[in-house]
Amino acid sequence: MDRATRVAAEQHLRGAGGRVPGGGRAPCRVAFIPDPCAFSYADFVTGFLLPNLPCVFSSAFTEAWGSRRRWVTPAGKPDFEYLVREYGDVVVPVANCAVQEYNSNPKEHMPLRDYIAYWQECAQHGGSSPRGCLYLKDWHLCRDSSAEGLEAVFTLPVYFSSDWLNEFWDALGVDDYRFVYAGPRGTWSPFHADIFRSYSWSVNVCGRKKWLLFPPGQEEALRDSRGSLPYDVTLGNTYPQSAHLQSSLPLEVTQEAGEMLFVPSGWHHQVHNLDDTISINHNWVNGFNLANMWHFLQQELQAVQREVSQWKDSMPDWHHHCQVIMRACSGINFEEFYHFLEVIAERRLLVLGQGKEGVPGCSMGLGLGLQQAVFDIGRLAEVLASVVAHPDFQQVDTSTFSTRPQDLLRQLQDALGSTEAL
Ligand SMILES: O=C(O)CCC(=O)C(=O)O
Ligand SMILES: [Fe+2]
Repeated sequence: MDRATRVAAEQHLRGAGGRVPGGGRAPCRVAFIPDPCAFSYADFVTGFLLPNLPCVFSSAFTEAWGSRRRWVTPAGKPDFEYLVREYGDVVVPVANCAVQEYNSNPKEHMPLRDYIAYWQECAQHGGSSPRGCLYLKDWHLCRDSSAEGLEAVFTLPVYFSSDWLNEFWDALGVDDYRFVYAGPRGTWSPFHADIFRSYSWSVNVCGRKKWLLFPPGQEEALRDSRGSLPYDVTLGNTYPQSAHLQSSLPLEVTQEAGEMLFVPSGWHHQVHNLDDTISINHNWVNGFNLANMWHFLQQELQAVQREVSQWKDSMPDWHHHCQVIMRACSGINFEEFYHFLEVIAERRLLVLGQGKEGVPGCSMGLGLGLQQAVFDIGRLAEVLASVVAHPDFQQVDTSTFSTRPQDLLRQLQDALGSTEAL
């Protein structure tokens, strides 16, 4: 990140209360970025991260990816033989799109070779199978592979390289939000917004997807009388016929083989595989959508508190229980969110302390550099100040934390003070 982009981004976010925007109508078309040589990280920041708008990058951006050659036959189909040879024993999660379970699908686990046997059988029977409509989803390929193995699969595009969620999980060594999706034509993902209001990016290694993208807030028009969001927006009278929805039609995007889609923060979406398709998708959070994540977590806690409000006066550790329930429902609670901020903050303070373009072993983002570290520290300080002041965070027992939240905030603020000349 260059200095001018950082200063412009800070100004923009200050004017917008720290969050990238939600609300409003979908633009009529998604922007298409044809040429990698004519599109910089700064262009992505100003054109898409700050206004929180989707875009499609041409297949030229992923031309050199190993998976686009190794996983795909010359005819553009998944190379089943190669995939079985390379990953046949790996146990992968598989969802049944033909069965609705709440607003999702039931999942089972099986070796990749069994899933591919299903896929081939499906192809032989005109795309249907008595076993249902099985979709390989959320396979953590990166967790199951060596670093060299992954280099032969994909290269993280610079636009998505400031990725705190995966940086945090890599530091802890327990999880990640890097996935492979694969399935025959007709497999699909129900209507949803991504975890913690993260961004996602998605590349079709082969095949095509249709995306229905709704800007933040437009999902409100789709709620039923009980306030629930739809499972399938294309069903019933919700889409696209319903008159009152004419003003909230989604953005429809067909993503071709090799193309890369950026899904902004808080945009609900539904995704259909138009061909036999394999994709690589990551969820990511960084300084641009951090405040959106924090806002979302506050809403999640409020929802939990509403659900269990009747026990507030009779239960001595009601606040603690709310945090436990929140973690079970949302995957994270306030304490973990603080640790997430703490891990990223410590790494950025280290970069600043070294005053270099990066610290060895610190995957801050493909050398996005000192200006990126300054930007990140500014965002961390702003959100941490809000966390520390939050009455429900003040109920959390922080006595055992390695760095007290107030101390970390002070360190960030001091560091910011010393960056004014940068
Ligand atoms: O490709 C799919 O089926 C779903 C992908 C998705 O929801 C995402 O990348 O956020
Ligand atoms: Fe998604």
